[in-house]
Amino acid sequence: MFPTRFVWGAATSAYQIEGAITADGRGRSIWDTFCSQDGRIVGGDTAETAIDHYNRYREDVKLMADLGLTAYRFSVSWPRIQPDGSGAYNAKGLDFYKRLVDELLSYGIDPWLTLYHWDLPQALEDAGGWPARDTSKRFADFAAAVHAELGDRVRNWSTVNEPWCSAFLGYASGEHAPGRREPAAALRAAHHLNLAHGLAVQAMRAQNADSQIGGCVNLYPVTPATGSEADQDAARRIDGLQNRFFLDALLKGSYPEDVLADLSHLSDMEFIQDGDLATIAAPLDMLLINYYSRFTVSGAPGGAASAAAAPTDSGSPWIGSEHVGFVNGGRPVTSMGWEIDDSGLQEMLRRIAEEYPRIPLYISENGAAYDDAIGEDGAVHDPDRVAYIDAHLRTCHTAIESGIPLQGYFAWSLMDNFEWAWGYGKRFGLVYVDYETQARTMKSSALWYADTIRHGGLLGRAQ
Ligand code: IFM
Repeated sequence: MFPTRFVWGAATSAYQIEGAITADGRGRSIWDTFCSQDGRIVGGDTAETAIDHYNRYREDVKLMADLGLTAYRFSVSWPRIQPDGSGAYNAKGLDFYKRLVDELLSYGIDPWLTLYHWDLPQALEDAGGWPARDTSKRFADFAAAVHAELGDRVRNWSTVNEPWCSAFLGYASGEHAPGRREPAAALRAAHHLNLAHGLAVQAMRAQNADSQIGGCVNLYPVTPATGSEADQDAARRIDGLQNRFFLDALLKGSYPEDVLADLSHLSDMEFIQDGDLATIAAPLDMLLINYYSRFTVSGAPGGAASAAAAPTDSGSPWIGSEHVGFVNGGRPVTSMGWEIDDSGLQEMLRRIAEEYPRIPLYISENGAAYDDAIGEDGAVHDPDRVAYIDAHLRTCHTAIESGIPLQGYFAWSLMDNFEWAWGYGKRFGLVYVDYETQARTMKSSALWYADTIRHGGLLGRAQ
């Protein structure tokens, strides 16, 4: 059994589900541009319609209520609310989120709002994107405006979802929008995403609301393939860039010296200005952790270049450590090719609780893609996903029992959706979506999750 106040949630993001990319005055985002370019997205998929959540949000909230979710984590689309990323706000865009939040509240579902899940207004990219310092300030203004409008009905806020992805997949490997391959720019982007987080926290706190505000990071434990010096160095490097660069900045107000040294050939770090790290480390009410897998790495030359092979032609996101190889750790994988390892979640939670003590923790994303299909009986049977979530929830339970302040869990994702460069080929949902008809069908994992929530804990171990 989980604590009575444990938060049982599911998560989505605006660009992956909303569609309606030209409706009601929405501006263009970097992902609209990226999707329109040849070879960027598997199969040439786009998110023009996505799963039409913009029009079907009532039906979707009803599904959440049927699941018994106590919380729903979603993101707002910056270009829907502020089409050019600066200047005028779009009342119709804001109204959509007010309607969504009111619908959630009418069912007693707690809205958890993420301010940025990767859909930068194209106008800001044209002005330099995240490598430009001004983008952080634009984001703080945007955060303040959204908070002023929705702070009366949304209590839980997070700033930037997975800044590692925006910085390094967007500007180093180029497998995400805006598709740039400029390692030095990616490093600036990473700092400015952290700064954007800190400035946004300040801006929201200045409004004196009773909001709970957190940052959201995607963490991976990193294991050296062998005890060799080269492999251990590879693990230090990848852990530094993936985990410590963000955790230390947000929670300690510093960047790890070894990571800065690894990157010193790229930059003199002049973009880190006095006072930035104090801003970035503004006190938080919670840390949101997205966890999917573990990395096993090798420093031997000639290793594979990417952690999970990118779907399209791309460079390496591991700036300064491009030589590191990602090795098969021998565990079963999901359809993304990601190794399943709930012990990695346990390890990460323990480490955070020890190294960054006292901050309340939430698993804000966790889940798995599988090749789901509607069966002859009209149902979608996804026992592998049930087993995945069951195992990770058991790990959460163990963590709580050992005194780690873990307070909630959000399954990724509520519904199948647009999986970025992978298009619609990867299904993460608890709810199956027929992309032709937009019909929603609860998978067996959704029914199982509903039972778990109703019971307040895990029944028998899932097979
Ligand atoms: O779909 C993504 C989400 O947008 C961010 N975290 C990882 C998920 C699965 O790749």
